[in-house]
Amino acid sequence: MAKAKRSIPELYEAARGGERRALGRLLTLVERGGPDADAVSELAHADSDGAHIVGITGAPGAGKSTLVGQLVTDLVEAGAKPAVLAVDPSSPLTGGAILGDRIRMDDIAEHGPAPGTQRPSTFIRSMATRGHSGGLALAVPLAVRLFDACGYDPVIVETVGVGQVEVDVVGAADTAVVVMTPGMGDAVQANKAGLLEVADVFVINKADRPGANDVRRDLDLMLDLSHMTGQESEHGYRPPIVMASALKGEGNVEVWKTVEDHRAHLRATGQETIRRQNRIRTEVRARLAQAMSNAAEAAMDGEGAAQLHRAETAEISPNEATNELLRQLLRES
Ligand SMILES: Nc1nc2c(ncn2[C@@H]2O[C@H](COP(=O)(O)OP(=O)(O)O)[C@@H](O)[C@H]2O)c(=O)[nH]1
Ligand SMILES: [Mg+2]
Repeated sequence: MAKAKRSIPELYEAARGGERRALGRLLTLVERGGPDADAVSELAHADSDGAHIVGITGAPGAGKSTLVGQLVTDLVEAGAKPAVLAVDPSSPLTGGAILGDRIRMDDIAEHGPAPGTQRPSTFIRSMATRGHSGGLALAVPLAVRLFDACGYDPVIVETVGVGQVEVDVVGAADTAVVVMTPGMGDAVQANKAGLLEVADVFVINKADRPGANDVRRDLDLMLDLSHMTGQESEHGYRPPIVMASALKGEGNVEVWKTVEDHRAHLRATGQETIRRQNRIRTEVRARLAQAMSNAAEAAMDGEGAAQLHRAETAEISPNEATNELLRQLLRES
């Protein structure tokens, strides 16, 4: 007889007890969104425990995954239980590569390590958004909360690029790490993308390549400039720059030490609480925007269809129709 499908609370209990497959299933629900994702979030909310959330961003190919792999290895050796959420905004260009990654990572994630290869105390999961751009803003905080509730700490969120979504995702972390490399005008790109403002730690990776010191100098200059114009983050914190060569396993120890130092700084200045509050605010705003958008769609299809039709036939103006629909919406809520 086929095993009965487990309920969300059953899956959640199993995941908290260390069952990787159950956690994988819950993450899939979170990724899909909707009422099931909300149910998971409710459960996780009660048990989440303030894991250190570390965001890592940088251009594709900068070496983020290589670095994260090093960091995770170090963390596990030090007795920690880290989780990695690799965020892949779906892209038609890189879909194939992402899919390849995804299968490999999920394989590890849900079935546990192949003998002698992977460490069981870490969980790596890639998450795609299936095209809707709002998806990330909703799913990432839920996934992070779930990892936290299941005892993972730190939770490392790796993004693939340096667009607005990535800046938002990483900017919502406790510690935002921006990875750059020599020779691609990375410092200038990062500046344009608004990453200088959200970065807490800079890593110049591939320091084994020529030009690493040039990137460092460019970045230093830009940080000086933002300091002079008063854009530097409050409490006298200037994001440190760490040189690394992730492929050779050089610099990762210093990267993590710098990340820990940043957390200590957040705590010492009371900013950890402020960041957490901002994170909740951002999450609530994203959820509210989604709920309003859903309600608007439903209103145009349902109760408000008549008003919409009157606007379509030019009997009333779009403005009037909108106001009438809005009044209906607010009455209902
Ligand atoms: N030369 C050099 N190559 C590196 C270093 N770190 C990573 N790479 C290589 O850069 C490529 C992209 O690395 P990956 O970690 O997948 O980058 P991501 O796209 O930022 O996650 C891979 O071929 C890595 O082996 C490094 O420190 N030095
Ligand atoms: Mg990567």
